[in-house]
Amino acid sequence: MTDRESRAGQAGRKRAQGTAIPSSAGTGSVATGRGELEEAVKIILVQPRLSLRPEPTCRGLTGPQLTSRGVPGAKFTGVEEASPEVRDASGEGVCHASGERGATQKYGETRGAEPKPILYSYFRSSCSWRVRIALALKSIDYETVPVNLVKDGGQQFSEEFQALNPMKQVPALKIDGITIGQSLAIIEYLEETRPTPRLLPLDPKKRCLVRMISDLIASGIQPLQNLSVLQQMGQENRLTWAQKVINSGFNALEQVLQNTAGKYCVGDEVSMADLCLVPQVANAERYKVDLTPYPTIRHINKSLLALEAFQVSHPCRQPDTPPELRA
Ligand SMILES: N[C@@H](CCC(=O)N[C@@H](CS)C(=O)NCC(=O)O)C(=O)O
Repeated sequence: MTDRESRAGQAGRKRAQGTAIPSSAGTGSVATGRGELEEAVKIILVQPRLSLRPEPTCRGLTGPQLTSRGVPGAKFTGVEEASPEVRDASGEGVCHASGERGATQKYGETRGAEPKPILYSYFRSSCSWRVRIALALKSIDYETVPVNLVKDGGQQFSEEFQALNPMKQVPALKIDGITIGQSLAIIEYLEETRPTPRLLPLDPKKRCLVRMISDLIASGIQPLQNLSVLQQMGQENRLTWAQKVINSGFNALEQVLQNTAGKYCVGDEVSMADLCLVPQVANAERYKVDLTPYPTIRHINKSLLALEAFQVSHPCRQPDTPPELRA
């Protein structure tokens, strides 16, 4: 990561669906505001001063394939970040930025017509996929701004993106005048502001189980096989390391799910836990983890992949999915 840090700022500007990370994304200042909530979240809330406008002339990124809703039905083996085998082949769609300056919005402020939410996402990112599923399930229309995690040394290290998410990770969602990092925080915000369909059960025990499973994956597995960690492992150890941590996590997850699952992770309703499960299984497949010892995980994954929201949000049909990985 450190060598990549040094390349921060090299990232090109990019667009999808006619939306760009502008050349100077606002002040980069962290929101300061009134009240406890603003104070509590000030680290993650950034108020860029730019309103992003559609730019229909982006090379390679125009046309109906750029809708944030894909076409259901295709199969995909699942990849995330820099695959051991599949090197990044995207990188089209880099355009000159032309963001328009506008007024800074403060957290909690409402403006007349709310702009479409903007998801900063990478097609291979499992954490981005979690959020894409939530947006699809809740029928929230949004625009995608791709952040290529490997191109240009990683566009997440660009100044523009760091102003949006100081963690230099995707996803980030710009919505309702705030920018939120951390996929689970995003999903919980969507749940609280757009509660239908419910992703957290009303029953406190079930709700707790959903959060427990979500955390097991989002804190206990994914961070250990994230791109930056794998880069530290060195090329020759990557696969073994990824398999080891995923197997270790899946052993626990399988045991948990045997007690909580119905059709899905917790009972028969799709929940936040399911949004974490499917992308993590895709990671496991990508790293050639033998899933035979995990029948419950496999069964739930299969049921979920049959649902439209999981299909349209799939890495194989995102605006930044390279042509050879599209399905
Ligand atoms: N806890 C964060 C994790 C985000 C994360 O790890 N994102 C990955 C992609 S799935 C990333 O941006 N990696 C960039 C890097 O490692 O440099 C979340 O849930 O959003």
